[in-house]
Amino acid sequence: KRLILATRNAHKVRELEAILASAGLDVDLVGADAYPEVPDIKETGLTFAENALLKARTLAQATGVPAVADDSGLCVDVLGGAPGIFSARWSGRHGDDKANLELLLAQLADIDHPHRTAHFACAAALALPDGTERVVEGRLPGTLRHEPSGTGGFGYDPILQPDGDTRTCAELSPEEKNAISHRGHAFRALAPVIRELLG
Ligand code: ITT
Ligand code: NA
Repeated sequence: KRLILATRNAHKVRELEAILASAGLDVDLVGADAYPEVPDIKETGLTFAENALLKARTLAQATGVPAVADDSGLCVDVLGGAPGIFSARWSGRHGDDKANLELLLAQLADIDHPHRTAHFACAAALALPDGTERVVEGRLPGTLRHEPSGTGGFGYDPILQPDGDTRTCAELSPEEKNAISHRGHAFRALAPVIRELLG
């Protein structure tokens, strides 16, 4: 059974492959890059769930193959949930993790503990070519450091310290991050749904 990972973010692909494999899914995962004819998808949704469904639906409809998508981001309490769905382009440059992180740190420079609370959020969506759709969400709560630390992961990982840990997400091993992450929680919840709907 084939399943397309409807993401062009290589970091997500790596994490999703590990998460879905550890959930025991017996599927043949294919990257979205295997379908270059599918146009880039405009993320016009107002929520992580809407955007994840949009990405999965577009791939499934265009290819006739079931697809899963991830829409995710960092929600900072003192910023009313921003960057949120704009996390990948907070600096104005889509996918420029360094610029996005530096701008956010500058915006929070004068904010001290205990006001630096935030969470990563992930919506995991499954879409079948017949129009069947499911979406589930996961979260990873923590606090934001004043300086980046660690070289693992991607995006805002070097500044988010998960609740209950003294390290940032970028200082965790991939297995440690997947065990507690927003993406791990969301896709482990979606795995049995994928198993059931793909038959
Ligand atoms: P696709 O839409 O192709 O999947 P994308 O990178 O554009 O790729 P999103 O729109 O979902 O994906 O944006 C996700 C952004 O949120 C990502 O660029 C990071 O800045 C941030 N993010 C998401 N998950 C993260 C994680 O596990 N660790 C750190 N930052 C994360
Ligand atoms: Na997005």
